[in-house]
Amino acid sequence: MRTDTPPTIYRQQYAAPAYRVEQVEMGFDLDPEDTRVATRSTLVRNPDSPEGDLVLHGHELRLVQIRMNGKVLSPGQYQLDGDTLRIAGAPHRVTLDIETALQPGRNTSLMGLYVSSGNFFTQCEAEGFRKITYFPDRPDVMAKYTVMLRADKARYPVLLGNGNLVEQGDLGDGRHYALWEDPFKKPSYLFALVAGNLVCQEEAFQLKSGREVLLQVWVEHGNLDKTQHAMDSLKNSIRWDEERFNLELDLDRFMIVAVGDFNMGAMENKGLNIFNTKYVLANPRIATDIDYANIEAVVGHEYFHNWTGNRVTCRDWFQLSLKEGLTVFRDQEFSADMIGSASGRAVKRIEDVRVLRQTQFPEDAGPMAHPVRPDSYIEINNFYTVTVYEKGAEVVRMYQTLLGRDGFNRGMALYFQRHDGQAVTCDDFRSAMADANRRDLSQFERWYSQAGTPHVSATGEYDAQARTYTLTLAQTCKPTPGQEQKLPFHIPVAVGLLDAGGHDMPLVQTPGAVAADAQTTAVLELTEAHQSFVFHQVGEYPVPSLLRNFSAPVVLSHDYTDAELAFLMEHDSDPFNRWEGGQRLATRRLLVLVDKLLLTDSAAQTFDGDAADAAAAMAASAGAPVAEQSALVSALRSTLRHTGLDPEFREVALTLPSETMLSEQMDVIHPHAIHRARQALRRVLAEQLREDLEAAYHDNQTPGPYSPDAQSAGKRGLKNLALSYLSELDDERTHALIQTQYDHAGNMTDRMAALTALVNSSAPGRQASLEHFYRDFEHEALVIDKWFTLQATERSTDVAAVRALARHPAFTLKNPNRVRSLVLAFCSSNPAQFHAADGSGYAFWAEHVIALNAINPQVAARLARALDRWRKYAPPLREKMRAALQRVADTPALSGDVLEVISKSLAN
Ligand code: B3K
Ligand code: ZN
Repeated sequence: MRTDTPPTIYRQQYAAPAYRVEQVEMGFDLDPEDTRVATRSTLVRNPDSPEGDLVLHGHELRLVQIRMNGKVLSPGQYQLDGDTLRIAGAPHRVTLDIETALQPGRNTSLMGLYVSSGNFFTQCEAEGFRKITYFPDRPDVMAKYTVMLRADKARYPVLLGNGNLVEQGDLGDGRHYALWEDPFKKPSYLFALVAGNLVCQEEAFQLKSGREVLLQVWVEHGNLDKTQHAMDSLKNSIRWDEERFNLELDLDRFMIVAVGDFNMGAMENKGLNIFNTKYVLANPRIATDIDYANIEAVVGHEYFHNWTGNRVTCRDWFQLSLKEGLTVFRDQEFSADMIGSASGRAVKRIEDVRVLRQTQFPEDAGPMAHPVRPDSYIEINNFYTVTVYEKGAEVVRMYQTLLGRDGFNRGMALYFQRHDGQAVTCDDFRSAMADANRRDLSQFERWYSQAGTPHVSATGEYDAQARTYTLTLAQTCKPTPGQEQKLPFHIPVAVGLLDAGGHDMPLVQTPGAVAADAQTTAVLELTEAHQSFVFHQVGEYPVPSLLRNFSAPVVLSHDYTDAELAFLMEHDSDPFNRWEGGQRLATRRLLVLVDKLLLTDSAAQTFDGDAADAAAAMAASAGAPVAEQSALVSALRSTLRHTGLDPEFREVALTLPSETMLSEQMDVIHPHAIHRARQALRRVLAEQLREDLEAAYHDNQTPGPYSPDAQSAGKRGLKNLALSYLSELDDERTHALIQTQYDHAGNMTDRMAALTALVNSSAPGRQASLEHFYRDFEHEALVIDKWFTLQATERSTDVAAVRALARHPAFTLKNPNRVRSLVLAFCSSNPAQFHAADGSGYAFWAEHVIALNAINPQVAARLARALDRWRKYAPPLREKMRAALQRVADTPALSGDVLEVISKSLAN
């Protein structure tokens, strides 16, 4: 905590370290109240930086002693200024012995060394190592580590570190030790230790090369029945990286450890990945299909970091996307390959794009907008963002789209050949891609340096005489904080042309564009602000299928007619654009409904949460709503009936754009009108499609033992979507259907879907089922999180109800999962209630940001971002949001984390 304004760090100010570290030896005497850490580092002056003091970082540490080349340094021989310890005039070669004292039992920030459920864990990325000892805590200082752990044997029988276990034994006084050695050089942010009373599932696994490795998944007692899926996911990840990128596990032992108190998803520490329990523990009783898929993705993600992040790391934190964007891309491809089927892959792509549009596009348009490679930050933890991760992954995907899969693999191979063991930049990655393919990718650099989502507008002109179709693409990008003017991006736009029968036309187009997919999809390279592409031998007026498979992270507009959208929805060979056609159509209808609702004066200002009211309001102001929706209804009906389409595809096609998606389409956000319009349309669909929904419900049952495979999950997904629509009818027949599913559910996916439907209805069993669910899962923290989230996001949960939940004995601000499950879920996923007209939602938000700031600044800063888009809201709400932001800003002792978010929000 600080009261002064923390400094801004700039990318351009990067300077190489004055000293490199060759070797680190650490000894830990672990105790929750008084842990002692003795660190011996061997440092050598960096020849690239002959001037400069020896600089170490430390944060909230008690320095017991520091010795340089054997001699104790007195406070006059070094300068301690805030987090920086500086030794001037140090010799060329230095051995530093530093002893620090910590109180991990009191560490609620969950950075550095901390205690969770009585066990010790660490989290060092980005700058947590400096909470353990004084050290040049920056990613371009890579060293080899040997670590001795000592602790009470009865309380902490398991002692884990990075790399290989060299030795272990008793110390004779009830304590024991373990000595770990990591054979690879690593930056300090990859350091980890775990000590506690844990158990593991383990397995010997043979690599493609024949070498055998030991795989372990460590959990608390009582959880060994929930580790199989994580273990399977780990084995699949290892195989996949061997096959797709020829990258082998470089250690003899690879460990995953689950911890219940964790700031994010998981952490890729070398050989000792530490995971939020949410991304490890699964069995059919406690985990949903989505949990299973997330676990596979996160296990893959952390494993893939072993090469993209650990072997080749970042020179400085501005380069974070070098490892994160690339590794997200790799985990997305891994998950897609694990699904296999074409439609399953498309659904995975759709889900990833949905996340991007729903979270990253708003970030790119808001006060925290920053380039994939940011130029400055106050607190680096605030930059583990969807821009760095998800947009970063899209940027990596564009290389593959431009260079082809083989070209991309060549670039990857050259990247590792050049940089293994180094700390490098995003430019180094781009150069490897360019050089391996002899391509000029200099303009592509703008994807790293310019923030904001480019808008591409497309216009087509057909010349029947010349048999040409000219597609003109124009790109623009709005200003973002600190970047008024944008230069044109290098945008791959994948395009196909459909004939009147809905078939792909063979493409003959201007030279310069790459043709892919058997000549029916062309990847046009848009590099100018305005550019035309001519397709030849086009026999009839085509319907263009634009930005196939979402080939670039842009907003694409084209003045499609409703009929053309329905046509694409039915015929496009590109499944992504089939889905997109339906989404565009639904968005149009919904925005018209919102406008109509806004015309009825009550809708804009009050909210009473009743979709029937909204339907009535629409009827009063705009004639019969049902008739207006008939084109959409019949398009959705034929999708639902189209059994040739896989269930998972039908599910995403029938899901309406979310309220957040719709908000982003509007110049001024009216959250209540949006909510009511969407609810009204859901109800119209439920009424109109009732029989088809019931049929889909019955046709997609998955009897027999639970399996999380994509096909079964797809069926459950469609079945439960049908249930969710039917629940809008809120009649006895559907109440009975839902209650039966709840009572007989054989897995958490079905149970949760039924409970959600019940809670959102007026079914008599609603309250009893909620209570029954709680009792059933009282001792499963991850399920209780779901129970909180379900209520936090339920449409009748108002601010008073969420406050009551926050007083529930199972609620605590100390556990990040619990905070996210209730407070963050309410503030970011229940817009109609959060934006209560009286501003009470914002007061709830401010209180929690302030309370969390004192406990865990990272979690507080994440919550602080829920008001990012305040300027876009209708004036009465906007003013109340600003006041709430100001209230937080005026709070004394704000952490740098929260201060950065709040001050940028107020300034931009
Ligand atoms: N690299 C970590 C994230 C660390 C976040 C620090 N605030 C997890 C991941 O992306 O794999
Ligand atoms: Zn990552």
